[in-house]
Amino acid sequence: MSLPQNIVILTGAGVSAESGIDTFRGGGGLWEQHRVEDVATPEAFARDPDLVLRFYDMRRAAIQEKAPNAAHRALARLEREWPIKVPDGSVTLVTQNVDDLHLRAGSERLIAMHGQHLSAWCTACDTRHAWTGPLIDRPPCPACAAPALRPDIVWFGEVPYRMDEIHAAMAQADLFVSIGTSGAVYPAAGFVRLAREIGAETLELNLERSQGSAWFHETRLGPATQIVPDWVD
Ligand code: BV8
Repeated sequence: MSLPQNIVILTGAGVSAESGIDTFRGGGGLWEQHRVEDVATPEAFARDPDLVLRFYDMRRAAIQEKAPNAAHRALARLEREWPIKVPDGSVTLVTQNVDDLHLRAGSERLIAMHGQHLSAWCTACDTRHAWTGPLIDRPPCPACAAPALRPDIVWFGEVPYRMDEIHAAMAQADLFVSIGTSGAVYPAAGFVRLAREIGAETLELNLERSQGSAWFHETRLGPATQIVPDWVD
């Protein structure tokens, strides 16, 4: 088979699992001791803002102690090397994760479709700010000074970021690779079907079979720090 020209890669929580970041559906339905519905929805934030802000402050602090792993590094290497290996070739990395491990591993063309844990969104003036401190203390927005900062993270029922860019990349893809995701959350879980519709090759790299496995031409099972570098190299 000739080398693919344009690769679109989708990652989920499984790519960061070996860095010590909990996946969503690994702990028997609890995620960092909370039900996802109790912390990752606008309704939960309206109902109990302190619970949600404390949860995200805790996660932000926990993520900042973690480091990228061999899978993140292999994907950053692929992004750098692909256009050299394949003239006009491209790698587009889309992640569902809100950690910054892909960025810290050196990935540059990253689409963080569910937002990022180091960004805060002011609901008063609709501006976004790099943010590392706790939000539970209701710090003033750097732009308008209102105590109205929330995590800049896409909760259930909210619209994912940069969907137009993702669809544009998918339209050009001749290889779609899904890594470390259970295929439980849409619209990300539907990307493999888009890939099939345009005739792209589809590959799944995951610890176990997922809800989307039947849609992939090939599924390779194993821990990401082994099967992702094996695939990249
Ligand atoms: C939207 C931010 C409209 C939070 C997240 C009914 C049917 C279909 C859809 C819906 C429905 N009802 C509602 C919906 C829509 C809903 C949805 O899909 N719900 C699901 C639960 C049914 N989706 C939405 O609301 C989305 N918005 O639809 O808006 C729209 C759509 C398009 C265009 C315009 C408008 C918003 C969804 C975003 C929610 N926010 N995250 C936060 O992070 O704090 S989602 C959350 O789940 C994370 O982002 C996570 O990444 C994502 C998916 O989970 P995974 O990453 O797959 O993690 P999981 O634990 O599930 O799986 C880990 C996998 O890794 C496993 O397979 C495991 O085997 C593997 N693994 C583990 N260890 C390793 C490993 N693999 C390799 N190596 C290892 N070591």
